[in-house]
Amino acid sequence: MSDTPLLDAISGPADLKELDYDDLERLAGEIRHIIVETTAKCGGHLAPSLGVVELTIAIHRVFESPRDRIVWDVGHQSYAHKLLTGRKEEFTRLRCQDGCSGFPRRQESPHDVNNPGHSSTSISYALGLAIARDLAGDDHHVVAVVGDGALTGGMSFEALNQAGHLRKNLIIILNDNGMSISRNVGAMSAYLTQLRLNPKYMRVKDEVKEIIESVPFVGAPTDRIIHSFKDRLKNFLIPEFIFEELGIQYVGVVDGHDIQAVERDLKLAKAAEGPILIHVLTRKGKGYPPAERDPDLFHGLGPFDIETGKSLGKKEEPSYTSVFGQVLCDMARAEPRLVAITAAMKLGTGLDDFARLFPRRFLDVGIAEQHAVTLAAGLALGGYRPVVSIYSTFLQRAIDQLIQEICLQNLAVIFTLDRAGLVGEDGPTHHGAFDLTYLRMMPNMMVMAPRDQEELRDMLWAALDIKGPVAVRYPRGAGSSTTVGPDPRPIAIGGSVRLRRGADVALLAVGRMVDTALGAADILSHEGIEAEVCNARFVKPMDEVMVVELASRHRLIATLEDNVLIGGFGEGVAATLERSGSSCKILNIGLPDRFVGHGKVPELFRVEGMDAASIARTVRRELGGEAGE
Ligand SMILES: Cc1ncc(C[n+]2csc(CCOP(=O)(O)OP(=O)(O)O)c2C)c(N)n1
Repeated sequence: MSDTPLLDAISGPADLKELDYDDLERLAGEIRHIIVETTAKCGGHLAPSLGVVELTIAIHRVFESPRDRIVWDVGHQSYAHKLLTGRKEEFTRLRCQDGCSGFPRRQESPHDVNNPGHSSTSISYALGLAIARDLAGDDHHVVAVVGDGALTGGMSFEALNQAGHLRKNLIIILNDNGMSISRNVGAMSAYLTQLRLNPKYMRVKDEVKEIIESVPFVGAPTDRIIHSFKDRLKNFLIPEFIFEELGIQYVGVVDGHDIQAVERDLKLAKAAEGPILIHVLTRKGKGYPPAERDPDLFHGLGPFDIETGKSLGKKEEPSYTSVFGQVLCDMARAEPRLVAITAAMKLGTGLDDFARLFPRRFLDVGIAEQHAVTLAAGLALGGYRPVVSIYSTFLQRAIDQLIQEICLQNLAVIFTLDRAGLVGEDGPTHHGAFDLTYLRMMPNMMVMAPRDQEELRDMLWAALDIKGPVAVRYPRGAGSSTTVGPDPRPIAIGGSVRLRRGADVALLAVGRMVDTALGAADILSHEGIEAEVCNARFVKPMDEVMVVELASRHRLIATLEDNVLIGGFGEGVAATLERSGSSCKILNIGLPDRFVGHGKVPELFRVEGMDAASIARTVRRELGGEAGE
């Protein structure tokens, strides 16, 4: 007998409408069961998805997806949505190469409106869809589901600003659990807490509920209800309604785990004219005690033991992230002007110890990468040494700020880009595939990539002596260093390092591709091809002397980078060779000009022909297959 009989009978949102509220509660339990079982096996965004099970059920009962458009912000909380929209089978292989994505994907289902992954986009998407609907003369509903964390992102404010002005019919569901990945930060978050906790407000809310329950939900009475609701709230409430002042009707606070109550407010929203925001309170990790206790740890994680909540994955230690965190604490002790900045990723970027030890020098700006970069510019102008730590993919948000506010003024700001290159199961929205390209093009920017965690330590200390902008980019997980002591070795600025000599081909590699290059050299050596291997260390300034010297002694230089080839390191090497008039052949190995999907990192590298065996094969072919094939 199945553990999930109710869910098994649901092939789409329409089936939900047949169930009574007792069944719906049981269904919520079944959905949680599947979400916990699947993420325990495949990893994923557990706590956010557990928090919105009832909310998702209510949304799919009140609205008619896919005719009505449901837009999920970030999309990491969309597991219940996937299960209710015909993807139970694919969900069992969540985030695996042959399974469904951890985020909404248009290719997967007509119920997925867009392909999100980066935060704070939903209100903009939804407003665009609402404008398109009105231009086309259609009458469906558009609903954005945005978390209180995602609401801290600038784009959310920009979209609210325009939504309040245009007054299109648009429903914004604010899923407020008080958490971003860690506890949410900022004045907006404090304001939402005030709304939640204000006892006067809750009393008014109860009175209004009574009025609402006494009147049927049709036509004009609904408008009257909303107005009476708002008037009474306005009279009684202490905090002014920010949203109302912006021209967006506000309804809240509703318990997001009470399906009936959420449905009632969603029906109100459906009947309203103009933009309306429903403030829904949920508990992150709801229904799975370890996730309720530790919602930040269970925000997104790898496979774990359901009984204990303990991670089952092999701990990759010391990870680049943890080495960065420790080294930065050492640097802060030596440099009192050092300030660390994160954009809502304190844990992910390894800054938790720093935040504890140096609270006055730690700044979490919320999900606001653009602001983080300009804030750093201000701190640098004020005489401080900011270190901005942002995942490679999320720093894409701030390309303009990097150019205009940092590089143009040659400000001494250190950028540390975690999760550079392929990240694996989170897929194309999260791979750090572009940073070498976007950083290389910026005048004044120095770009380094360590081959292992020890070299990361050395590069971080070296960066502190640089008088302009520096970026250090490194991958998720661990490299080949098994321990990392505190004392840095000197790094020659702009210099690469030769690791192995060989006369047939030169492999010039960046960051984690250095170990892959050494692996390929071993394979080639068994086949009688001797490869020289160099660790580039610097993508900018590039070690041109080494490039020209390698070209003078080899028939072929192969460059290796875990970045898209377009605009990457290899193109820089090719340009250097061209300028030097060298006739040495060049082979650029890197990520393709298309988005790489989700799956395990080694597997993705293999598929892209970027593992040691594939690289050895490609090099051999390029050399003319003397020793094989
Ligand atoms: C631009 C960007 N920066 C950072 C992230 C990483 N991130 C994913 S979810 C999340 C927190 C979102 O909080 P909230 O919107 O409240 O949703 P919850 O997880 O609490 O349900 C963050 C910071 C991201 N996806 N996009």
